[in-house]
Order: sequence, then C-alpha cells, then structure tokens
Amino acid sequence: VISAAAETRGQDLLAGAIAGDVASVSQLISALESDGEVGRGIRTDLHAAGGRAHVIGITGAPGSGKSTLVGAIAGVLRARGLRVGIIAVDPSSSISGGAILGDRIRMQQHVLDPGIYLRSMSSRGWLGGVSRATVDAVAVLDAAGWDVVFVETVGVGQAEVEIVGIAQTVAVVSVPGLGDDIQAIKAGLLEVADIHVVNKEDRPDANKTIAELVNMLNLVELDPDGWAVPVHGTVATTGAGVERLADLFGEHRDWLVESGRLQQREARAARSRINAIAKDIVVDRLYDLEFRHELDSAVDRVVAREVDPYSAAQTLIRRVAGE
Ligand SMILES: Nc1nc2c(ncn2[C@@H]2O[C@H](COP(=O)(O)OP(=O)(O)OP(=O)(O)O)[C@@H](O)[C@H]2O)c(=O)[nH]1
Ligand SMILES: [Mg+2]
Repeated sequence: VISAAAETRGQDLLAGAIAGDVASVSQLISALESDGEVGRGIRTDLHAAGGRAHVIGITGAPGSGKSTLVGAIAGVLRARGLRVGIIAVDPSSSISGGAILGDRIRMQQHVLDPGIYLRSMSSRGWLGGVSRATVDAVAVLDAAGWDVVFVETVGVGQAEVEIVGIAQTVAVVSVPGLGDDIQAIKAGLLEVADIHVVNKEDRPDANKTIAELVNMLNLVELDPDGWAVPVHGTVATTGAGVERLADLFGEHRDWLVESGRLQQREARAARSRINAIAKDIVVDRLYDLEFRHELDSAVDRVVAREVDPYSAAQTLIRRVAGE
C-alpha cells in the first residue's frame, strides 16, 4: 500500500522532471533506486509517459574513450537542439569517487547546460543483465522528454552484452593497437554492435584495426534484410568523425522504425524485464518472514536427501502463490 503523500510526491517529481527541472530528475531517479514508496507509487505514470527517447548503448574496452566520445557526441546533439542524458555505469561494485570525478572532468564543458544530464551509477544488482537502477534512470529521462539517452558500460562480460536489452542502438568502441586480437571479439561484442567505432584514430595502425573489423564482420552471416553495420573512425578528443557518428545513430534509429525492428526490440526487452521482475518477486517472497520456516526446513530436507531441490522449490512456490 502506498500512502497518498508518497503518490503526490512522486507525481510532483515527475511533473518537475517533465518541466525540465534537473533536481526533480535526480530525486526521481534516487527514489526509484531506493525502491521506497515514492518510487513504487510513480511506476505506472512513469512507464506511460515514456517511449520516445533514442536509447544508445556505448560499450567497449576500459579506457577506449567512451566517456570522451559520449561527451563529444552530446555537444553535437546539443548544437542540433536535442536534450541528452548520459548514464555511466561504473564497472566496480561500488561507485568510486575517482571514476565519477574523472567523468565529471571529461564532461566539464557540459556541467552548466541544463539540456545535458549526467549520472553515474554502480552496476550492483544486475537484473536480467542490466541493473534495475539503470533501467529506471533511462525511464526517467525518457519520460521527462530527453531526446537521446546514452548508457555507457565497460565491455568486460556477459552483463554488458545485455545492454542490448535496453538500448535501441548499440555502439562498440575499439581502439587501435591493443595487441592483435580485436577487442570487440575478445569481449564477445562483435555481433551486438549496430555500429563499430574505432576511436583514437589519431594513433598508429587505426586503419589496420578498421580493416580487421570490416573483415571480421564480413565473416558473420549476413541477414539480407538486416542493417549493414558500419565501422567508423573517430578522435573523441578533437571531435573528428563525431558529427558523422551522430548521423549514423540517427540513421540506425530511422532504419529501426522503418523496418519494424524497433517494435521487435521493444517486445524482447519487455519480455526479459517481466521475466526478471517475476523471478525477483517470487524469490523475495520466499525470504519473507512468513515463509522463513518453510524455506529453512526445505533446506534441511534437501541436505538430508529426503527431497530433491526441484521438488522443494516447486512446493515453496505453490505455498507462496497461496495454492
Ligand atoms: N589519443 C587519443 N586519446 C583519447 C581519445 N579519446 C579519448 N582519449 C583519452 O583516453 C583516455 C580514456 O578516455 P575515457 O573517455 O575516460 O575512456 P572510457 O572508455 O570512458 O574509460 P572507462 O570509463 O574508464 O572505461 C583519456 O585520457 C582520454 O583523453 C582519442 O580519440 N585519441
Ligand atoms: Mg568512461
């Protein structure tokens, strides 16, 4: 049950966010993150208000220039009159002050611009690949009318591959000269990319890295109706290639809409979120005090081999569902 005061507070924050008040955006994201009454009370309205933003995932090796690149693209999009949100997902289990400070410095040119919203969050509590807090932050910016929302994650594992779950467009950032392996392949990210970016094109061997990526993509079985994945070079620090990259994002979004793939992606994302949330609800219920004793005795009986873990789980779920 959610109190009327909490409902009103959530609605005020959402209204403030829609009116462009950055403090309301932050407070709403925090309310959802802490999962209290205010956050829970606003979910329906928040979801109903969303669905327009272009959500772009940026992933790739640590230090490949993702934050610098996002800052540069944000500048280009601002000049085109768009509002840009940036969610930087910190790879460490807790947000380190250093990483946030670094991002703030790289985004410094934008801190006074109310049309750019930057938030760093930890990747704790991954749920269906993407942390609930990240999904919620994207939802707030979307509902509040931000045109483009970037989600930056470090491509180091399966969790980052799942960025596809919330992003409409995924860019994988590689850099020249990190050994002979193509970083995108090593991280399992070759096929999730809608756009491959080779950043630090000012470094030696950039052309070689671009050619290698193009070759690798040619080996991947092509969907004749699919999107032709571009490999694009940039120098994030000078802005070279960044205008074109912003265009490529727009072209990909247009393609998604025209081909009907946007709806497919959204259906897939909705399905995986419902799955993850449903599992969460059941598991949370199992740990409620009400079922604590039954859970403990199931544990004992499985250990004693009186019952197998599948049957024990099934029995508990029936109990939780009130059957
Ligand atoms: N030479 C060169 N350096 C770059 C370029 N882009 C970024 N850098 C530098 O690379 C370093 C890392 O940049 P970040 O933007 O922090 O990279 P990141 O991928 O966000 O890093 P993490 O979030 O820590 O994984 C910084 O010192 C940047 O100035 C580029 O195009 N050329
Ligand atoms: Mg970064």
